[in-house]
Amino acid sequence: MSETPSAPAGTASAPAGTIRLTVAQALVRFLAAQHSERDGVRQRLIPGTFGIFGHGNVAGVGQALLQNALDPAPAEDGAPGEAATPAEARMPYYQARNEQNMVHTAVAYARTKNRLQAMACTASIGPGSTNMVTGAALATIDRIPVLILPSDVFANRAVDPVLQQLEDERAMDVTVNDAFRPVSRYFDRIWRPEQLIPSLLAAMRVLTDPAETGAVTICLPQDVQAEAHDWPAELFAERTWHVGRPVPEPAALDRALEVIRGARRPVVIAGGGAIYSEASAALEAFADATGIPVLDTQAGKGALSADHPLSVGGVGATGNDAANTLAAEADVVIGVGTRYTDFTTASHTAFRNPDVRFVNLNVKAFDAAKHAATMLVADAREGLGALQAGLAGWQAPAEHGARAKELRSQWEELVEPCFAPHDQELPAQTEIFGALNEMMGEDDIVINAAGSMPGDLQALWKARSPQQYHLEYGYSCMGYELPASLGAKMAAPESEVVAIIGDGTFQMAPQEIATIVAERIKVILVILQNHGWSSIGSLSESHGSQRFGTKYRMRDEDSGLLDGDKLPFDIPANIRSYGLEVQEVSDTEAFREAYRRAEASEEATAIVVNTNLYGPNPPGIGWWDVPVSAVSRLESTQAARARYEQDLAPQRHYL
Ligand SMILES: Cc1ncc(C[n+]2csc(CCOP(=O)(O)OP(=O)(O)O)c2C)c(N)n1
Ligand SMILES: [Mg+2]
Repeated sequence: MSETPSAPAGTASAPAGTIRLTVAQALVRFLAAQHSERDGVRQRLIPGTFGIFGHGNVAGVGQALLQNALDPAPAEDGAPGEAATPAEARMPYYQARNEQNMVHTAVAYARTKNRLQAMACTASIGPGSTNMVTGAALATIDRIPVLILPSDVFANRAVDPVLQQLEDERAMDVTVNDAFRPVSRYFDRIWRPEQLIPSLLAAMRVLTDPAETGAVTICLPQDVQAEAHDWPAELFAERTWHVGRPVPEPAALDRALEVIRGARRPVVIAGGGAIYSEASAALEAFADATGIPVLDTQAGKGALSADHPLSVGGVGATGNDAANTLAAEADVVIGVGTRYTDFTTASHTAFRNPDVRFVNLNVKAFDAAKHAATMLVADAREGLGALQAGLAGWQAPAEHGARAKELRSQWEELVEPCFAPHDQELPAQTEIFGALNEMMGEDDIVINAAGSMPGDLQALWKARSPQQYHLEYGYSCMGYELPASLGAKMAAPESEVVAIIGDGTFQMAPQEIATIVAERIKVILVILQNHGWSSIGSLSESHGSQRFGTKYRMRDEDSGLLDGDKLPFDIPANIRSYGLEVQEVSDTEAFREAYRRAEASEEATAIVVNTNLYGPNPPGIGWWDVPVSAVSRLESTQAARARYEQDLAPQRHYL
């Protein structure tokens, strides 16, 4: 393993101006030379590769990564331009435990870097690769760049079927990796070495295009990875991909300005795009100049600091009453970098003004067009600046701003009791969130994705910086949180990174604790143990299904159902077995002390908090469309169906 490589076989005989490398070696060398730039700041585009090896990649990509680790900048075959130093040419390899997790880690890294950097992920063929499909879907839905490198079956078909090959008798070019097509923004398979050149260039463009970005997948057949080719030396020259800030088209800007000028009760909805574009200062200036209140989505929370008087917080199904009241009354909704998921629109019931119109500022025309909007296709920061300049002298009616502030302070009075101790044996998780929100610094990062927590956090959390609130709610993927903490911390080593993890989520994907330990990455894992799925349990109850199958219980011999004793599963012992420090607490004061210890520690720590399965959760007026059975023999379901039909009434298209 520590053996230093000799000059690549065949280098001497490579035609002039070419470098002889395998496909995998060329790939690694190319990736190490890519950079991104925005606002004059340049950085490595692909600063590392996560991987799990198998027969599909160990001798191809694995060998290339080894060679890079031992001798990243071979002197004998310099590419044009200044020779890269060994540090610049390095492609660090990080070993993961589960392929889905490693994509989550990569996504969290890229998100924390505001999409200016992305990680590569290499996996073996078959299950190793398809394990990444969920991570790829998450990346594409959340619009976060990640380079996925699944291994693939032999291009030469000499040994078919290779171990783990799917055979399709109608089409020999179909492999399991075709499952990546619908979840990737770019997809290719390299059947011949020379195909790699245009494919890599296309892939880098998609990764760095804010309107296109997401999972970028290049499948690498096992034999092709190891094949040698004479590559044009220019392929390996340093390259910079400029991340654009498209400006609004003047006529589109005029149309948007006209709609906004006619508004009496406008609101802004800030989505993730406002954060990735680093548009916070522009958003604040826009709100100050126009007096328009700002509501936020799960991805956009913190784009405007919660301390700003016009920041009204979360809108939609899990939004707060103040934001949802303003949304219901709004005549003009200015969406900034939002996809308008059903959580944001409360399943198309949030906006109740019959004449509501939308102005959507989005770098992606697809999103700008939603709800028959007046489209403003542009970068969020550029677009907000242009809108502010065009609206100079115009302000929303003063009584509208005053109402927003009044509603905001009414809501704040409701937040306090959610954060304060409840009179019950185990704490409500909202108490833990209150303690965290108070103790975590502005630049620290809280991570969550699924369970009952996103709703509570969306309603209650006060994010004071664009980086602090890291909620993955496009795919709401259980299992994102823990590996994501690793990626976020790698991207922001100065920040305290806290993953809030439900017990159900923990059981789905604890494996990356081993990677956290191996890489000595200091994160804080807060596991909320409530012995089941609080979220789906309350959804089940409110929808007439009586919490069926949502608790973690032994199968009872009499009832035949999963409603016996709690499971003996010991989460602290499980975490300890990975070599991680664990504290277990059952009240909020003890949690505060545990958090202080975790903060003071140099190493990663887990805090397991025993919480109440039944909350309580914050009050709210948002609604979410989850259809209830139209016919049923159960009274609970019949009653829920009647409520459901009433709740559906305000649902509409915005045209
Ligand atoms: C991978 C995945 N599977 C299933 C779901 C559906 N789901 C959403 S929340 C949830 C339960 C989460 O349980 P836990 O982590 O204990 O959080 P709690 O609900 O108790 O707050 C489930 C099964 C999901 N979001 N992601
Ligand atoms: Mg739970």
